[in-house]
Amino acid sequence: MAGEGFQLIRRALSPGEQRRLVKAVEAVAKAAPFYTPTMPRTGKPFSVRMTNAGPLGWVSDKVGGYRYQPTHPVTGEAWPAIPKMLLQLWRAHAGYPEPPEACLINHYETGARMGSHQDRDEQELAAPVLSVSLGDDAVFHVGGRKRDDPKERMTLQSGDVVVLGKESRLAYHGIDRVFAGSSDLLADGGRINLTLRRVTPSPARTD
Ligand code: MD3
Ligand code: FE
Repeated sequence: MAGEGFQLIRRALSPGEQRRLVKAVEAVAKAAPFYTPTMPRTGKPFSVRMTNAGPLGWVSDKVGGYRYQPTHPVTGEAWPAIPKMLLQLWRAHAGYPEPPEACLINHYETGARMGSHQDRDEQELAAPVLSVSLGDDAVFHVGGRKRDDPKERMTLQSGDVVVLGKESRLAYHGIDRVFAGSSDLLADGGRINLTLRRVTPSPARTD
């Protein structure tokens, strides 16, 4: 089993909830179109296209590198709000008192993958990352805090929620492959993954 703080909730969203969330993602993408991020320094394009919702969005490009920012890197507009259904999922499963600030939306078309990496661009590592999968099945891997730690592989399906907190928060992970045509949720096929993150620490309590 993956380490402490790893939670996979299979089919957390019903088919109807998944369809509602797809509509919400379409509305986000209309205001903040998917763009192709590029690697820091090399400028090599990602195979996954991305957009964001929330006060902050995760972006990457050749010159600026990995970072969070309040505006879309191409349009310069503020990111749209995080869909309500996702805020409810965070309240139900994150175990963290403040709302997420960033919802990164990854779009995988045929052949897209995500190499093994850690999510460590957030100041607040006490909050978990909560992920929702929509559309085609994907093989996902999760290892340990060191790149060479043993990895476990599993299939993520549409409606699955993964919560990565505690020991798992800095685990290496990635998406090895997506099975084209395994779901008919998305009209154009492919897979969408949404990750909710807290970027900055909770404001200090004054009571
Ligand atoms: C976080 N996304 O956006 S999400 C990413 O399916 C990312 O698009 C993948 O990795 C995707 O950064 C995987 C689920 C996930 C799995 C393991 C993690 C997120 C994680 C381990 C630690 C932190
Ligand atoms: Fe990640």
